[in-house]
Amino acid sequence: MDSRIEVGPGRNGMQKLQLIRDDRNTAEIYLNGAHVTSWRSAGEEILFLSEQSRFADGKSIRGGIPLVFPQFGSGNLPQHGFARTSLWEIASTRVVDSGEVEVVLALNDSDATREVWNHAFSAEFVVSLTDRLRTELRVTNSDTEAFEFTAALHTYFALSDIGAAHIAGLKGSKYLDSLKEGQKFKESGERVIFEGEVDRIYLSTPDEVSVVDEVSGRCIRIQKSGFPDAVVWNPWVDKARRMQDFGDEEFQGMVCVEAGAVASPVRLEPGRTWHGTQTLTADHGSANLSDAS
Ligand code: TA6
Repeated sequence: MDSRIEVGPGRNGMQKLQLIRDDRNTAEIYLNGAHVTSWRSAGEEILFLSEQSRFADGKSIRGGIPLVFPQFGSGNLPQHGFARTSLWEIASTRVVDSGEVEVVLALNDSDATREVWNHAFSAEFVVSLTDRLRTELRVTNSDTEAFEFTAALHTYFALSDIGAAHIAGLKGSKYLDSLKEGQKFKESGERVIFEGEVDRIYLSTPDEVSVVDEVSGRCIRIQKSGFPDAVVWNPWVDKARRMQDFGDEEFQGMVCVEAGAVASPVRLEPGRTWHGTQTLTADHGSANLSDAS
């Protein structure tokens, strides 16, 4: 099968790009939010997408990789900023014979963005599919004054069972616990496991962490640069029930690990460009489950 990119209507007629490397390695991106909603690696769907997700213009999609910019969390802007609810444009596409399929999406400031965030900027989101999924957010300050922002790739990973899964690579990292008024703790475990709601901002973590599905043995390696922090979240029972676009039991089949510049804002001088990159690699069934690492 030839590698290619297809553009056309997706859910509810919303414009969607399909990146097809071959029939077992594909990705899907909606122009609404430059939102990656699917990544299939060796025929397996790696990302979680809620069955109750709204696919409506100007609404965030629950699952996949929500693009958080220029604000992580709550604040002066809508929760997680306007990037994930804005309509992005296709800046360029590229298909390389070696089997790389890439698209660059673009978002610039507008009357609507300046109304809530009065800065001139241009953002690009690069999605590159090989046997990995590489995503890169680029932000350029096209204003005359410096500005600050926080950002994250709010990635939802599909799991067989949250009760038989863990995050590896965070031992020794400090974190802010959003469920305990942002108090700071130090991660002492080789593995972060889930026995209730978890909502933590791990600070200046190693640039590689892994999501391990102990049922399937699948291990997803997250390699990040430009994003010092990693947010780890599972809503668990009560919060899942409160979320309108999320099934009551869906918390059992997902975890968010979010490469982010969250704890400290990025300060960007006029004319400068910031880059944040996340590369996902799926090792199917290779996780050494006995290994404590
Ligand atoms: O993942 C961290 C977090 O800030 C959680 O506190 C939770 O609110 C989650 O993001 C989802 O936010 P959303 O606005 O997409 O419902």
